[in-house]
Amino acid sequence: DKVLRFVLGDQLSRWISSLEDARPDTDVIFMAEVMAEATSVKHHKKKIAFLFSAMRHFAENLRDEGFTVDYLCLDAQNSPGDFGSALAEAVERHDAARVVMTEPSEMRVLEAAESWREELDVDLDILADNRFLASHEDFVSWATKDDGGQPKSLRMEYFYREMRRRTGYLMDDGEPTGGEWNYDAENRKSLPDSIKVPKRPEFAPDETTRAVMELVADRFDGHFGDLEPFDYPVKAKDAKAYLDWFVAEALPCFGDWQDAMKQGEPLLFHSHLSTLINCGLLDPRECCEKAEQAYRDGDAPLNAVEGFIRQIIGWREFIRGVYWLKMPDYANSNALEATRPLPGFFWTGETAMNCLSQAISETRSNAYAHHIQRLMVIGNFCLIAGIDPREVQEWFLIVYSDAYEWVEMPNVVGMALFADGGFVASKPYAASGSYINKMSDYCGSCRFDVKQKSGEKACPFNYLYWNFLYENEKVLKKNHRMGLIMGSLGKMKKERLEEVRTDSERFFDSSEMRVWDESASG
Ligand code: FAD
Ligand code: DLZ
Ligand code: SF4
Repeated sequence: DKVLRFVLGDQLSRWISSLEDARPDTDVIFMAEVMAEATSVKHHKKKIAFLFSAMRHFAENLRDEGFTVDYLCLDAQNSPGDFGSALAEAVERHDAARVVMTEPSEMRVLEAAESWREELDVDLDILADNRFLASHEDFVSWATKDDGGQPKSLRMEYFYREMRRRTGYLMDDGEPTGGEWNYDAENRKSLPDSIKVPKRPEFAPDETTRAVMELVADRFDGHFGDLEPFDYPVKAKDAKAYLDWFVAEALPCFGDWQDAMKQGEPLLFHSHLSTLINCGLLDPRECCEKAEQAYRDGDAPLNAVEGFIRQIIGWREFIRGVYWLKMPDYANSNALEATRPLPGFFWTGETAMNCLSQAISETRSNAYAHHIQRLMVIGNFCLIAGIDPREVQEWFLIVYSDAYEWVEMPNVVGMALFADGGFVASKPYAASGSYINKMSDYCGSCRFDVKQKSGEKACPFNYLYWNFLYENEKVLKKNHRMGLIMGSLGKMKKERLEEVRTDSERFFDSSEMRVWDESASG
């Protein structure tokens, strides 16, 4: 029986379930670059170039193994526009008896796949995604487990401990290595001026990548973001080499300065592995195992290695669990009823607020910003300025090369915007300028003054923060973790509150909040 094995762009793992029992003598592997996918949102140019190049290299590796790979390039003649028609034509072309694929990572595509099942004349098997450490059933059973009448706390930290026990990562005789589950308290240091950031390996574009870059420049010119310079690893072997580099050179300092931000240093000690893990070039287990080995060998401290492993087996898996538990309603969450439109500077980086200008400009160049920039600069601004969660979600899905809806949505809706009313985060990650000033060197070169609380020169984060608490007082008063700060709001002098309101109104009416007019951009 000829089996057609359909592999999607974020399924580039040789060990994935759809390829586990693939046979070169009978089976055909099918992959497709399709316009509907590349324009489902107007993805960053670098994201499309990265993914198409990684897909083409993956296909090449399978051919080297002896497989027949039917690979549709976007620029091929008569290329079908979407997955469904591309797959139907491939089934016919190869006279396949059956189609096998791994479950798509996004609900939009899973629903489409279920409809192909009806439309195709042959069986379509959709297998579980074996690259995640927790299955859907594992997560649901954890989330709904009876805790003997205790109120159930769906906090990431408890899920993470269960994952540690299950994987055995950083466990010694059933106990967490070093005696604690979590060393986050050690991971909030401010950067010393003298810090030396290790230089990253750069992967020059090869012929395949150059061809894809030409295609992207030609077909997706109107999309956000810089295509060049391009230095992402696009082959599994380069991704592994990059992981080894990270573990040896950056991981030892990953913990200490995890929450720090520095002008002109987009990565600091972050791994930049999310893009490679999410599309399948790297196995999350291998990332954790190499990090743990570095600790066991005395090459990286426990706070760094525990922090890194927690991000992957804790946050990453938890976020995916929340997505599938809460979809499809989750997409429309707006617990704080935020309705302001996304300001145009999100597309240009042109704002007088230096922290936002830096984070957005880096995003435009690199299709990357690290977690604290995403959460405490960009996300925090959207939260306290009351930007519509649907618009924020779309922006995040477009601009980052690691963005797929399953991971982007709970991070935006739940973690950054508190739009799910407190499912992912136990309180809103709202902060005034003093937090940004403490964790970065952005404020020194800003037109606004982080020390001023009111008036035209004052840092907008300072008054928007209080305005946010005021506008959402009813909801936030119910949150016990907000008790202290809501008490301060209650005690605020009337004149001071009026100042906050006037400053915020002036800001909302100012050119900073002007929306992007695509028609005027050419
Ligand atoms: P590191 O700081 O080096 O962390 C190591 C790894 O841990 C990452 O590679 C990633 O795989 C994992 N990780 C860490 N935090 C998270 C998290 N909150 N959720 C899931 N995985 C995590 N991550 C995405 O992969 N795609 C997204 O679209 C995305 N959107 C985000 C939007 C917002 C508003 C916020 C606050 C966070 C978002 N994140 C997203 C999570 C996180 O910011 C990125 O995973 C991280 O910045 C990627 O950079 P890195 O590989 O250098 O991470
Ligand atoms: C992100 C993306 C893009 C831009 N293009 C393609 C494509 O042309 N072909 C493909 O197979 N995958 C692409 N992807 C990744 C998919 O969006 C991703 O695999 C699904 O959304 C997962 O549900
Ligand atoms: Fe950002 Fe305010 Fe600092 Fe300027 S002063 S960089 S706006 S936090």
